[in-house]
Amino acid sequence: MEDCLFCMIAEGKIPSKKLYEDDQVVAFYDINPQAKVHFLVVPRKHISSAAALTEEDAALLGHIFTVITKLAKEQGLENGYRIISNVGEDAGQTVKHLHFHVLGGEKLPV
Ligand code: IU
Repeated sequence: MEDCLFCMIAEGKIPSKKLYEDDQVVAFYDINPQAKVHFLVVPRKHISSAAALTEEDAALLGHIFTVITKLAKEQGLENGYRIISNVGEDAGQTVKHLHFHVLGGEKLPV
């Protein structure tokens, strides 16, 4: 999608610190980290938020969570981590492209 920041990051049109990519997803470090380890996992397909998911996206979602598990292990998050996906205005979603925050590497505030 044109002028979607995360579509552009996924396509490599905007630089990011990528830690993983495949044909379906891209993972990169958040530019404004909220924990010692903070990265985002984003589908290449433009989906505006979790509220726009359909049954068609079931396999993609499964894949995203498999990638999160793999990357969390690689990042040394064996003590635990948090997965967050903000949906819409009230949640403070700023980028209108589905993304999962993965935070860890320290004790997170409850
Ligand atoms: P949110 O859930 O939509 O609020 O999260 C968007 C995140 O994307 C936020 O943590 C930003 O720091 C992050 N981000 C980024 O990593 N790279 C960017 O170029 C931009 C935002 I703009």
